[in-house]
Amino acid sequence: MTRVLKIGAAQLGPIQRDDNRKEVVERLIALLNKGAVESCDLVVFPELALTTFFPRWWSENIAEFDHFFETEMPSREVQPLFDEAKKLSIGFHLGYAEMTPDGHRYNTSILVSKNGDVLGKYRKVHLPGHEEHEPWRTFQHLERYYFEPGNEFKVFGAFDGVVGMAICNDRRWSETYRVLGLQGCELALIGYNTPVHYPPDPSQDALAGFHNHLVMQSGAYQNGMWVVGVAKAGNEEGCDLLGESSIIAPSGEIVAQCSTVEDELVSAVADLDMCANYKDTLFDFDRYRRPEVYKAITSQVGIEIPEGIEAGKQDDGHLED
Ligand code: CDT
Repeated sequence: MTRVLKIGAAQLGPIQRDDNRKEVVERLIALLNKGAVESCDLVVFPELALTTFFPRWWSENIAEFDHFFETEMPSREVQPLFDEAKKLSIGFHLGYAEMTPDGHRYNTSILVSKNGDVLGKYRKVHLPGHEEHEPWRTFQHLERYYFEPGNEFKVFGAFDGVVGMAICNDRRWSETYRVLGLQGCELALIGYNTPVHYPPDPSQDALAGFHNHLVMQSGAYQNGMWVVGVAKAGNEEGCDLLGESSIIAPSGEIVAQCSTVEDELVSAVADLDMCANYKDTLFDFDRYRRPEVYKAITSQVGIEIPEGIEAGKQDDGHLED
């Protein structure tokens, strides 16, 4: 059996605050059709692909932004996307803001099969930014106010492989890939909305593109998996969002990359069997991992410098065994 998939990374340009769902879904459908022209099996849309990135605004009344959330999936407005995908026999990944029937809010993504069934759902684990209004910022990043965190990284049997999902800031954490990798993940789908300007430390702005690829390429290589990272890009309500959506092989190499900050689809053939080249050799977890040495990773959250060590104050005595 060959396990070769044609994957489309469907980058979106900006979605402004007043753009309605119907217009946005039409854009998604247009990208899906580009995917069909390129014979894609799977098209990957970004994080919060149906709305503007609304956590950039503070509202005292959280419910004021409830219209940015989906209370069902597919909703009436999103149903045409499901219908078109089924007609074209293309699976897809979609990020959106989810409101549960009992009023919980999540930053969510779903994986949909070629016949329109929702195969899996993921709720963002690592919520970046802040909980409270910080007026000194030129724009807010209030994901920790508008969303609750999800509590697990799961994989799903889909597209003849083992598929996982993560969302935006998750991609910066090596734990994300490793927890997926430990479940045999062969393809990680990651949508993002990444402002190029980082108010707490603007020295990172010039490195936004470098860091984006650095983390995803390392995650792919160190776990022997394909990674598809897809942006909502461009100038959204005055805030520049990074593009550079890419498809990354288990070797860590970028095999396709968007060149604009607009709606754009790039595609690549992904051989899922290539994962074994890395999973069975250099990153043979069974053979080489040493979990007994890694206990701090799950027992600790923050840094704990061992007693007797003070940064900048070591004496350079010789090391004893
Ligand atoms: N959407 C999202 O998670 N964006 C973050 C911005 C970090 S700055 C608060 C990211 O990691 O790209």
